[in-house]
Amino acid sequence: MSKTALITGATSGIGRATAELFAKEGFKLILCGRRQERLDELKKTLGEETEIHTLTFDVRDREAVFSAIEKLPDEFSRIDILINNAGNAHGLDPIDKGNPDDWEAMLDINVKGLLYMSKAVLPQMVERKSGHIINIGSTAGKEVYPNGNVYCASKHAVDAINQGMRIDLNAYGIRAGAVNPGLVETEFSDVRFKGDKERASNVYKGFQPLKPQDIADIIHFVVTRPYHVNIADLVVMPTAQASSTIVKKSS
Ligand code: NDP
Ligand code: 8X3
Repeated sequence: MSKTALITGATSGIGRATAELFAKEGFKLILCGRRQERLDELKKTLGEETEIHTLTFDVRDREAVFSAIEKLPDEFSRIDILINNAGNAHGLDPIDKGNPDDWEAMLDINVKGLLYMSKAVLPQMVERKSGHIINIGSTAGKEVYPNGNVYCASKHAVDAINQGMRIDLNAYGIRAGAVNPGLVETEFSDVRFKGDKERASNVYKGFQPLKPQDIADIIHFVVTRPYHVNIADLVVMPTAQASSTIVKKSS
């Protein structure tokens, strides 16, 4: 029987690449995001390879999260793998100049959204004493960089929640682990810089960043390990990157 994976943030970047790979590998998929037209397109294209169900909601909306999971049709109601990927940075400002709306967006989406999703899916995993949660953290959850303040705080929170999940879910045999990427070229910087395409593309100039498919490959590796193997915490950077602030660029 093929496993069912739920991917948040499947409409773009890492989540989308993971959906594409998982569809090819025959997983049943529940794909989530806010952009309906992208979900419709994914259902159409990936639906040729596997069974797809789409859910449109904002992870910040607690009621919408719980209702979406409660109302899943029978054939998608068993979730074997939860990939908590939805998230973004909003702004890159020193702490004294930061916009509180940006802070709230990052904490609400990256931290509280991840918690709501997990809380909605966990009861069935606990009951079955099986399941696998992959939390997409970041190198920003391992170190703090200039002007990264609240985004880094949100990803440090993901790191802590991932550790907490591993401890608290150990008794049920549920696997929990984090994948923490460095610089991946996605829509991440477009969102961070609020549509300033030039500023966004400059982030990835002069070196080879990771591709979303690189992270999808790793997530696929993580979920296909035998049951006794839990990849607890994995950090991956482009070869050109040594830390959040040290990136070897061609001149
Ligand atoms: P993208 O901007 O390309 O994708 C973000 C995804 O999250 C989209 O599918 C978006 O869907 C979804 N999303 C954002 N806000 C919400 C919301 N409020 N409710 C529901 N879904 C939401 O970025 P990435 O693929 O790069 O980011 C994926 C994850 O990887 C994030 O958690 C990010 O922090 C993390 N990450 C990214 C790195 C990078 O360098 N790119 C490095 C390290 C970690 P929609 O807009 O349709 O709702
Ligand atoms: C995304 C990577 O370095 O832009 O989490 O924060 S970084």
